[in-house]
Amino acid sequence: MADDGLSPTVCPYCALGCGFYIRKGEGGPGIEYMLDHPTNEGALCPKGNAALEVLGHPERLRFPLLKAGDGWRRISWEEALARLAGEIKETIRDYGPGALGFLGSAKCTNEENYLFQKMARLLGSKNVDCCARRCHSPTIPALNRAFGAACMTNPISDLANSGCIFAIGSNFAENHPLVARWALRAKDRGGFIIVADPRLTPTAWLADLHLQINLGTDVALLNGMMNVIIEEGLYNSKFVEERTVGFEELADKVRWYTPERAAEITGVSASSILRAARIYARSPASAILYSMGITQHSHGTDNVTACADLALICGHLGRSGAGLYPLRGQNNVQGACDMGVLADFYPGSVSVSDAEGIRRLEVAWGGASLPKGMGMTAEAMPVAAGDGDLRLLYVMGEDIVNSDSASSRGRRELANLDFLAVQDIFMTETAEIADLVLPAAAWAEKAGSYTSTERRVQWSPRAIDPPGEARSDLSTIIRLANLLGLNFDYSGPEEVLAEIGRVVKSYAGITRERAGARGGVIWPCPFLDHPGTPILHQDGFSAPEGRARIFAVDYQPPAEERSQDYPLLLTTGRVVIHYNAGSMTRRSLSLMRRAPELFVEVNPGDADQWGVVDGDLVEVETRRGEAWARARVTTRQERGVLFMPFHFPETNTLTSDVIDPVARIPEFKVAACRIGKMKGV
Ligand SMILES: Nc1nc2c(c(=O)[nH]1)N[C@H]1C(S)=C(S)[C@@H](COP(=O)(O)OP(=O)(O)OC[C@H]3O[C@@H](n4cnc5c(=O)[nH]c(N)nc54)[C@H](O)[C@@H]3O)O[C@H]1N2
Ligand SMILES: Nc1nc2c(c(=O)[nH]1)N[C@H]1C(S)=C(S)[C@@H](COP(=O)(O)OP(=O)(O)OC[C@H]3O[C@@H](n4cnc5c(=O)[nH]c(N)nc54)[C@H](O)[C@@H]3O)O[C@H]1N2
Ligand code: SF4
Ligand SMILES: [Mo]
Repeated sequence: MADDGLSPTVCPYCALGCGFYIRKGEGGPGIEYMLDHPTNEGALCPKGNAALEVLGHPERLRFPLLKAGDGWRRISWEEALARLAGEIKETIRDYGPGALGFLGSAKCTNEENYLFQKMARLLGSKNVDCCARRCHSPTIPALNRAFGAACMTNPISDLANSGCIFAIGSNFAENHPLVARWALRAKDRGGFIIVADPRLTPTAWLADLHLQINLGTDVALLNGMMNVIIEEGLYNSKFVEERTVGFEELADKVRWYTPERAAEITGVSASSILRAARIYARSPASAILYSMGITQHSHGTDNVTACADLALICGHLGRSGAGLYPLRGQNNVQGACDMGVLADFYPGSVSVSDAEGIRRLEVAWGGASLPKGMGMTAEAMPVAAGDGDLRLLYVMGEDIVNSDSASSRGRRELANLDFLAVQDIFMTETAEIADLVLPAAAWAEKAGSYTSTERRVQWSPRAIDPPGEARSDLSTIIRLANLLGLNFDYSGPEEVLAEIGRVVKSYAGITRERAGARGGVIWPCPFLDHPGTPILHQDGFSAPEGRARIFAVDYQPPAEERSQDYPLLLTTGRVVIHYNAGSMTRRSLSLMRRAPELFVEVNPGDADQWGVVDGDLVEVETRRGEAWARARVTTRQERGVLFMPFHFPETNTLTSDVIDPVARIPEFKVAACRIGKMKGV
């Protein structure tokens, strides 16, 4: 805490990394705006403004708890950690380290995630993953193949310099609200906003052109736009020639996708496709923003690839205002991925099949022998638990029972584990089914660094005390690892960040001091005096030969289609007031007042057809199960499409568990369903 009583901090919700101050005063901590923060300039969205409400909540976990019959027994930290260490050792002895699973947390700091995966892998387990699997996992293989780097290319504030902003499958006005600040600044300067979304979202209201696309048809739209751009000679031939490979194959592929054919598949008129293509290609600097509407599909990797192709053929990369923005989700999901909390990557994006990269880590980690090859993903772990191949799961800061698709199945499978340990700040549905629950200190109650979606690494010091005996995740991991004989000799997060700098090249120049300065540092920052790199690919690509790869893909329909029994499509997502599985925002009084219950949005035509009246409690049913929700009859949805947010537990009992074959992300965005009045109501 500085002399003025203000402690700088980073918002714990979305990946924008907005900064604010915590002021300690009589009547508890309060928020002071940070007017000179480079991303949010002091502004906060409703969740940021309510962030402190969860800290002092009476339901915060305060003590370690051991399952005792149907209830819980409060135990000491010594007993809790000894028990967990004992269970881990027994599992290794009886089944080998391959029977251990570790889910890290995009809510936790870089230092915590780094040590979490280091512990798992030093124990010999490859099974390390996090919520990025259900989020931007398609971005990683697709952009690595295209550019050699799988992250956002330009800072958020640089959007103000874009002549055209094309948001596809992103509802940033609700889910990354401070992006709207910069998009509107672009609009003020004459910029044009295109939004491709099946729903009339608040982001679509901001748009100059809304492409109301059929669910899961984005490749057809993007190929249709590229058809126009190539046919009309609007592509950037110099950029294509000098900096890419694969253009000819793409040109061949998209020839079939005339605006008329693309219109038939996507439901967007041919004239709108032409208009969008021309505006995006002709603007001097265009940006593509995408998020879950692109990734959460059985062909999510193809969707991302098509977005990258569009940027590449127009040369809208490597300059101010021109970029590709995979808007990441959680406050530290970029960091968790950088730290290697992924089944396919070690820290620093070292592939689990890169023998040379792994050997360097073995040296850095004191001569250990590390596992190679793909581990179990977050989606594979519950399945393996059901099959008896995974025996112990340690979950740090995720609520998989609520956030995973087809969740009733997942809950049954997890019940088959020998031991489930959950470390969280609240008793989530996942914690409810655990054997051991460990109470964690929340963000403002501990120190460490977070990496925002713009690759901005910011240090957040401890501002207030955690409740009861809750401890930072870092100290829990260190103590547990030491009980397991791993000699984790760290005095605190500063020392862990220093090790990260030695292991992860792009973090080499990032120190606690530099990350602690206003706005931190944007990686790659390869040495101490390096200023950071806000815009990537300015001097070429890190893909082989320094050239980006254009990779042609074809449209494929979503896994589930409408049928006689399930005549509608359900899509799921978010609203501005709530956050993910809801453990934090559903405990925030001011937010609950504004959005108190689960709802389903229904088009008036569908409502008439299925006998649904606005405000009714209705039942939504898919092949996986049924759930109730309050009907909102609204023209925000087109005929045939229902929308439910997933901030309340019921939604994910409905969603599909079909996965993208490359990224292994479930198709959260499309499930065939039906709707009706609740039975017995
Ligand atoms: N308020 C709030 N903010 C959040 C979160 C939150 O829960 N609440 N969560 C954070 C996280 S973890 C993430 S990943 C981000 C996600 O941020 P977003 O990706 O913006 O969130 P979603 O609402 O899941 O999906 C975005 C849009 O995709 C559209 N969509 C659905 N299917 C399709 C399709 O087939 N094609 C196209 N083009 N669009 C489609 C939906 O209608 C929706 O408007 O938000 C982060 N920020
Ligand atoms: N139907 C549907 N399902 C979806 C999605 C969708 O669009 N539709 N989106 C998916 C996406 S994009 C994502 S990212 C996932 C999110 O899935 P999860 O990561 O499982 O969801 P969260 O609710 O954010 O869970 C984070 C947990 O961390 C806890 N926590 C907060 N701070 C700390 C801390 O400092 N330490 C510890 N130990 N715990 C902490 C919170 O209380 C919360 O329980 O959900 C996915 N599920
Ligand atoms: S935009 Fe994201 S980071 Fe900023 S205040 Fe809102 S939730 Fe927090
Ligand atoms: Mo996410």
